Amino acid sequence: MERTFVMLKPGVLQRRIAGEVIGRFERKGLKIIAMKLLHMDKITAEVHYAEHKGRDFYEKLLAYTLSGPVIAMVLEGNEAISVVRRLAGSTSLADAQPGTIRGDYAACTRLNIVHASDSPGSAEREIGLFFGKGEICAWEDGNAGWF
Ligand code: FUP
Repeated sequence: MERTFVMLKPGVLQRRIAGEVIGRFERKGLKIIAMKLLHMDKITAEVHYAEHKGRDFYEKLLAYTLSGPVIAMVLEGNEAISVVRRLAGSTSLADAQPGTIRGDYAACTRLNIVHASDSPGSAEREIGLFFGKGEICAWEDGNAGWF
């Protein structure tokens, strides 16, 4: 089992599509083991996007990230990192395939709706940036009532 970090960016709450986007992860069978709604502070946003500091889109990316609350999540599942990246779709607007989250909901690369960890190292770092150990709630299948 692998864990990955997902963040639904401010446009998701603005557009009232949080349920639809979270539903895509659930439908795939990924397990939500942590989730919170928060308004990020500037330092957290800078740490989160440190690799992009100095790029021409960096300031606008930070401004968007800080423009409203986000939903941060930890998802667990087989090969969760690559599965979630595939569900999210390509970063670039033109490459994001229909059927993916970005392909279906994003009209601008910078406002591309969802962040998802791209490697085990970034997943560990990003989970640690947003969640304390006590906020992760691992649970077992089998007690939902329909098995
Ligand atoms: P991803 O891992 O798919 O989120 O993509 P990146 O880490 O490369 O980019 C992070 C965010 O920067 C993207 F979600 C949107 C923004 N970005 C731009 O605005 N323009 C670009 O050319 C590339 C990224």
